[in-house]
Amino acid sequence: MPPYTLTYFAIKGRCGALRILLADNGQQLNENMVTYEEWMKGDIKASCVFGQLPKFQDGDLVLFQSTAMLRHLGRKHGAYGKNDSEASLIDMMNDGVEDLRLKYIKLIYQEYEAGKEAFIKDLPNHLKPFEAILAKNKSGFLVGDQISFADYNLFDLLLNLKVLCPTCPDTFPALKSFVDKTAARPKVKALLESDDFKKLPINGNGKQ
Ligand code: 6SG
Repeated sequence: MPPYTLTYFAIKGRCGALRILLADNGQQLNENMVTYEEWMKGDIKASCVFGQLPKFQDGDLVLFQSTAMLRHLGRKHGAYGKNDSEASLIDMMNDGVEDLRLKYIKLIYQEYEAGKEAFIKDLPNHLKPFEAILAKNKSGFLVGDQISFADYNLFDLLLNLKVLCPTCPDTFPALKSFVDKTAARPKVKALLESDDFKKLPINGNGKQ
């Protein structure tokens, strides 16, 4: 099987979860890093279905939209639940993660200075639902008893939120345990500690 190829800016951004999922499954990823100068020329943008990166290639299959990529890899690597009901619950949890990720991205790119304090104050309200689900589902995963792409997505977002607000996720015991346990999975740990991953900034504008 040829390795997967990801074309994206040299940031964690919308591809942290995807990189973590692949690493945890022992999968190789070729990374095509696009510089902002290359992007500004416009021809790469013109070649993208929605005019945006990331782009993901699995053989002949070309995907845009980071959550479609996560779902694709979830399906292929057994991280999409054990039945249709679990799959639908995983979709629901991932949409919840995306709602919070979009709020975070808006803060980072549109209103960092003016909005940071209010964002941090409001953050517990957005973390509470994930805390409740994890506390109820004793497996340590959002849905069922095995890891899903939604878990990788939540984990990646929590790592980023911890940089913005070091104490925030830690005030929730189930979230803290979730982050600690996921980070301790041997292949995840190796990725997080690798220079290639560490050197990638979280966002494209230097804010975090
Ligand atoms: C931005 O938003 O870096 N893709 C981004 N931006 C370039 O011309 N729903 C999809 C998905 O989930 C969202 C894709 C996402 O896949 S990622 C993209 O393609 C564009 O729209 C975050 C990021 N932003 C910084 C950035 C790079 C190029 C334009 C924006 C920095 C700012 C301006 C130039 C360099 Fe810049």
